[in-house]
Amino acid sequence: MENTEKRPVVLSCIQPTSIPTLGNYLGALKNWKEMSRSNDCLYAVADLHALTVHPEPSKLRAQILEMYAILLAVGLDPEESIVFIQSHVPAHAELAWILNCYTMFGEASRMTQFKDKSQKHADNINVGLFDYPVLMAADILLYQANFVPIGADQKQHLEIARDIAERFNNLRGNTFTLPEPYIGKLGAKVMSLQDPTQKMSKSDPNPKASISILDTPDVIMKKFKSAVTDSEAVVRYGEGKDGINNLMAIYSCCTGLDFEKIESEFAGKGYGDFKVKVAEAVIEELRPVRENFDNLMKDKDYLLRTAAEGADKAARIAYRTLAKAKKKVGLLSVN
Ligand code: ATP
Ligand code: LTN
Repeated sequence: MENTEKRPVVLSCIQPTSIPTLGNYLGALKNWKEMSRSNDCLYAVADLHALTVHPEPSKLRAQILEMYAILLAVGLDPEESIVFIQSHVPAHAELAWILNCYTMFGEASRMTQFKDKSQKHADNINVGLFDYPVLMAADILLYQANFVPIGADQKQHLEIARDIAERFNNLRGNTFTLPEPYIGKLGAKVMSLQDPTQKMSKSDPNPKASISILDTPDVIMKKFKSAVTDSEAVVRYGEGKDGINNLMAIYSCCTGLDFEKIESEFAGKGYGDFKVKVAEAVIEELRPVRENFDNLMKDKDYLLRTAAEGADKAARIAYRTLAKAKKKVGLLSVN
């Protein structure tokens, strides 16, 4: 019998700014793959978002294709999910303009990522950086997404996307589905290995602070061995133990063990043993990703062809929503 039940729509994107970290992987990419089994999923490389930091053009071009390969390497199946590159579907930029007119200056000014990034890049506070959440709202609303898997740092952007959708729906009639964030419990915020009070970030200048998902096993082992911990020397989850809490969360995400089991596995053992075990679990988790990536990068034609097919499938959905939104705001259609 044909299954006519509609599955929830899931959408998420990642910027091609550099190779994802273990934080991006456990906070976002791993959930993307899990969700692709029981939902209708769309995943994109957010290349338009990356323009806000003025990347060097030839470097950006290479990074967009690399990020596309990474999405397939983590296990997203382009036959099962729609995997595409944002700028290949011009509807994103077009809807973003319409949504700009339904976004208040005040609400956009409150975004903490805008405030943080303006402080960090005081020499380049461009309008794109300010408008970033509106383009992100367009990404989500075009596909009528029900759920958006993201790390905890993106929660505020999801809230503004909902607010924009709600305002538009109230003023112009029901047009957009209100999206919900999906934030995994454990990997939501993987912390820096060198300063566990800060999130692990791919733009951290200290290479020891973050694990790249393409790091080789010996590099991963070295980075975990030099991870900052505390002086208690007891593997337990607790206050003032940010470093160990972070390692326990990483270990739990990779092995599926809960904190109680981890505490009993390492009872009476020192941090040295624990760090080696965490590193080994991460090495095994990331090994297939690195191997798949190396293979995929050998066939650029396949990657380009698959990205073009993904964009075609995405565009069919996106243009339906865009046409509806254009009509609702009063734009004149020629057909
Ligand atoms: P940057 O650090 O350069 O600002 P980023 O590492 O935050 O970038 P993004 O492309 O902005 O990378 O994020 C991709 C996805 O990874 C988002 O869903 C984001 O919430 C998630 N993410 C980023 N950092 C972490 C982290 N440390 N822990 C968990 N999830 C994370
Ligand atoms: N802003 C996000 C990337 C992003 C995104 C999206 C995530 C762009 N568009 C749509 C979810 C849905 C980031 O920096 N992580």
